[in-house]
Amino acid sequence: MDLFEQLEQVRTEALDNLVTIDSQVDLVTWEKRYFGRKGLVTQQLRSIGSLPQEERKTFGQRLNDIKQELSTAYEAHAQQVKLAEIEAELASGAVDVTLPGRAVAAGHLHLTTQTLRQIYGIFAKMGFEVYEAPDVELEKLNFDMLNIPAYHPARDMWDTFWVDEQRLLRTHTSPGQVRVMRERYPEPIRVILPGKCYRYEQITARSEHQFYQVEGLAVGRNITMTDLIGTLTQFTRMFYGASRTTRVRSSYFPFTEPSIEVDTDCILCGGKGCPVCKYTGWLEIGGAGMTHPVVLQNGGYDPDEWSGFAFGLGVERPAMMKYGVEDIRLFYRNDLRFLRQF
Ligand code: FA5
Repeated sequence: MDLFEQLEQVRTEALDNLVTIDSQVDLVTWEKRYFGRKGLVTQQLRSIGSLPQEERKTFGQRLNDIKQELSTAYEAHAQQVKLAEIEAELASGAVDVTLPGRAVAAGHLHLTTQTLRQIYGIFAKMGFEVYEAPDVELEKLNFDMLNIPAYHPARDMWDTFWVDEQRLLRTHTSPGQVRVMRERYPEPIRVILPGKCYRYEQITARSEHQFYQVEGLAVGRNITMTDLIGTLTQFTRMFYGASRTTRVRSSYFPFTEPSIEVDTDCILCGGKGCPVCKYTGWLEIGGAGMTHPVVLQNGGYDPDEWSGFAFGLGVERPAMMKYGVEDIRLFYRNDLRFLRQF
């Protein structure tokens, strides 16, 4: 018998055998017999080498067709065997269809997302809409348009990851201020701009190289520092609790004038002093100030007619204070033992 005849014989035998199979065990044996490492079909492939050159192609093609035919037949038959087994099991009463199914393990929102949504909710009640600006930002918007030219020492505080010579991963959400102003002029503005920020930063229990901020911007004709302080005081009470008091310190940011930093009395010790507030009695909630005239101008608003306020809040740090999380790195470690607590 030549190799071609042998091949056809293997095919017929395999198909004949297959139809007689009625169990998973025999299916496995069948597969091994024909397709295993030393299986009959596998061996056919090896025998190609002993054929004369001109017959090899025809033989190879036929072998491929047969392999395809056999594996299709196998799949179809395996399906039938499985169904028959299930039916037999059902008929014998071995399967209790009244048993409850396996519970699906449902996930839940990450603590950062929960905190962001609380913040959105609070500002939504004060009439702020959410505006999203990109993570990959132009150097011009992240720095220059915010009154931080290339020689400005404030750039050292905000070193970051560069994408190319003009683009970087934003160091704060403030560049979104200019984007929203340019889009909305000459309308008044009341937005929050949430998002991820990136800094070339030493990672510690309080500082990550990536973290969230929520920026706030209001631009109108009669906006004053009182509006800013009132807004942040209201935020603090709604986020940390109605009895919180707020304090304002003077500060410096190139894009606000005057600039302030806002603290709340320590939520743990109520101002008496404890390790969380480093015995000062106060916790910082963010930087803020009246929008600098140069920034208003860069956004297209005439500073003689318009005024505005802006603030920048962290997200992880306020969540740490509120929920007593001691290490910011836990937010990015994906450890379910941490995540499931919230
Ligand atoms: C700023 O980024 C200013 N753009 C904020 C601002 C906006 C001021 C508008 C005035 C007007 P600062 O670098 O302080 O400021 O960051 C603001 C907040 O971001 C901090 O209070 C802190 O909560 C959070 N933050 C800053 N760096 C990190 C870090 N490495 N890890 C975690 N949170 C951080």
